Amino acid sequence: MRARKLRKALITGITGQDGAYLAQLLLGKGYEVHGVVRRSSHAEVSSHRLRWLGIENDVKLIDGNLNDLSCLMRIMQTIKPDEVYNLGAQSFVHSSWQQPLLTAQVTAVGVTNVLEAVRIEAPTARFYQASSSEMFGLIQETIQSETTPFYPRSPYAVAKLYGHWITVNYRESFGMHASSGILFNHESPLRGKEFVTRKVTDAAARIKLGLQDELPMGNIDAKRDWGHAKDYVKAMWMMLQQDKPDDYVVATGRTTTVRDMIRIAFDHIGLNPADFVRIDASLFRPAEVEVLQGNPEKAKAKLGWEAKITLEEMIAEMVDADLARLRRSEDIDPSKMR
Ligand code: NDP
Ligand code: GDR
Repeated sequence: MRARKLRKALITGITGQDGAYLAQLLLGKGYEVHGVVRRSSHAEVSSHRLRWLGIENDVKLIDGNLNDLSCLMRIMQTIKPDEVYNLGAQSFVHSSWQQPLLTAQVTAVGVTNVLEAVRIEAPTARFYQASSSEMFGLIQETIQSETTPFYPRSPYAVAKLYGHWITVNYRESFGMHASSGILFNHESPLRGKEFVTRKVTDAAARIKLGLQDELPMGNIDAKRDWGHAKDYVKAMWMMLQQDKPDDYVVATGRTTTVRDMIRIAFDHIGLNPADFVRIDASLFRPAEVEVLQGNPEKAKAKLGWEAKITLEEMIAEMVDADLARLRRSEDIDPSKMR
């Protein structure tokens, strides 16, 4: 019997939240998984998520940067991947006002670099671009779908819009199997602490353990359509298994205020958020995306994808993970626990 050829996947941003979960999913499907990692003087810090999932030794990491076309071309030439997932980005919206040019270089032009490297060195590879619901920004329709006009509201969202359209353009210009997933916010215990859900679950756990007394917050009236990263990486893979490339909104269809998300986290530890939350004007953004709510009907109809994990289940999982992490790493004084 002839052995089946291992399918090879290349992930940029493999050290991020989605990269780690996607690598886990693809390993489970029998892929050989390669990941582009930007060089750091603390290699063990950048691979902490892969370690958390217990897959650090199962993936093949290769040094590279989205801003270096020559290195991306060498990577494509060496690996000849069957599927390329471009998840690397400067992904924190708030930072994009402080670092607008870097955000453009990585989050926008970086996409063209990867597309060029694929086009020239691995032209049969299927390509996934991590687009974002932030592109809807100042929403033009109450519920956003693939046909809703975009109106980006941050340097990050402008950069993502470029990445989205260059992906569409390479598909139309060169016939590439290039798909763009317009993903709404998705979170997990591996979410960076700068993002609002993880900031809140970490703070709730710290407050419970007597390690923190208050929670400074920005605009808690903002509304987001939050899902779980583990569900969302499945949609990425499903897009690349389709005969034809296309663009898909990936969302739960439910929107919740930051205020209510905080309440869900604090309910889980039996405390009242009003006793701890303090509004801090410095955490407001120069321009805000007030509300997002996605319509995942196309993903459901064409991919058979649906979000499975609810916001309540996810926030509970995140708070519990933060409590466990803190109990392992901090010196807890039982008399201060709430
Ligand atoms: P993270 O911020 O957790 O991960 C970003 C990844 O990009 C990290 O691995 C980071 O490396 C890497 N990276 C940053 N700059 C470069 C660079 N110059 N060269 C190579 N790699 C780089 O993001 P998420 O996992 O949450 O998101 C994945 C992608 O999906 C991003 O593109 C994001 O913009 C997009 N997205 C995310 C959504 C979400 O809700 N999570 C929703 C919609 C879109 P390092 O570890 O060294 O920092
Ligand atoms: P977002 O996520 O900007 O939607 O981008 P974030 O969690 O940072 O903010 C969500 C909303 O919460 C409000 N907010 C706060 N946000 C943070 N980070 N910290 C606070 O203290 C705070 N207080 C209120 C924000 O103003 C905002 O309205 C995420 C990223 O993952 C992007 O890369 C991705 O493209 C989009 O989701 C979809």
